[in-house]
Amino acid sequence: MSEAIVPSDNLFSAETYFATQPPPPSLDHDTSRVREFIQRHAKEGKKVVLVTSGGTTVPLELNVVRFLDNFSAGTRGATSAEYFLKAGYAVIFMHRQFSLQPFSRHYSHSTHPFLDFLDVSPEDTDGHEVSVTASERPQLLEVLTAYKDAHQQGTLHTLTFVTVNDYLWLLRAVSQEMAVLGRNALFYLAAAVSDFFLPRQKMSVHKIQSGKGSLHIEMDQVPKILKPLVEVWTRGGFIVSFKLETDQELLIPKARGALARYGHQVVIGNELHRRKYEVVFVSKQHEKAVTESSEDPDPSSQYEESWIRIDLDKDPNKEIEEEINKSCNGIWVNHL
Ligand code: 9Z3
Repeated sequence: MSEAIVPSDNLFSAETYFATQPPPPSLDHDTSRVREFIQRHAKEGKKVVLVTSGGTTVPLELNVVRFLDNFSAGTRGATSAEYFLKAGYAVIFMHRQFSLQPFSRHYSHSTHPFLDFLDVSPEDTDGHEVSVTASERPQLLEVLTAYKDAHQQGTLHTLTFVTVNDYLWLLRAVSQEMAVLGRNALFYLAAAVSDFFLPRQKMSVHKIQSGKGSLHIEMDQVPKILKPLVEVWTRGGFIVSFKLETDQELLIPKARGALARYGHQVVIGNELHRRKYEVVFVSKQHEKAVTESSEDPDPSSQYEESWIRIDLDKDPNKEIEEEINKSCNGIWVNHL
């Protein structure tokens, strides 16, 4: 690791980032397990999707006591992973440690703790028996069956990250491994990735001390890794990224900007408070349609948008990820 090449303008290229920031200790082990998983499914000609999920932390100290984090619980990623499994994909689920996971998410300790629906029978000669509350059985049976199937068929592989640095190294390694899948690779990047980080070379070794008044931290920008992902790390894969905004007006321009800058296939825009019932798919128009409208001076005509909305008042159990999954499959099949 060379300290000399840390940029002075706070703008890291992906190359500089990986030359100066250390890989997580488990990277080689994680990569070889992912390789085995991908090779097994590549042989069978199966589609493989990488789902990233949950938030990333930014540690402020090397002996970390404090860190920046974000709100993501990993619902989007964990739920989508289940729908991808149901649709026949092999799923690499790369998630923030302790965020929601496919299947177990239905029994999260905060929203649906499993101890609340277990019953204990009165003691008889064989002692007590534990059973599942009758009203919970149909859902448990469905979730458990899908969970056991995924295990038996070996179609779900789980990887964890905590910091944005872990995330970036792991994303690069997994996407490089996925290159062998060619067009059978789908990337579904739902993790909430920090835009800023503190390079190792600028971090305090020990806990930042108080007593000097306010704390000023200058952070560097996390490199835009979608560009090397699309152009270098993986080839032929279909890439869907997510764009989160709190200002609804920015969703479409930001999504179009990302497509123009990185050259991938789809950006799904979602506004923080509406994300559970409304998202917008933004993609470049099909080449033919663009050629036909090439006289059109409005650059926005190169893009198409399609909104997905569900009515949670009418159907509170509906999950928007089911519709997102159908649309992704549809767009991908058209693209192949
Ligand atoms: C999203 O927009 C996800 O849909 C959410 C899901 C994080 C909103 P929850 O986990 O929330 O279900 O609570 N992800 C944001 C993706 C992101 O950070 N994108 C970056 C970017 O647009 C990098 S690809 O620059």
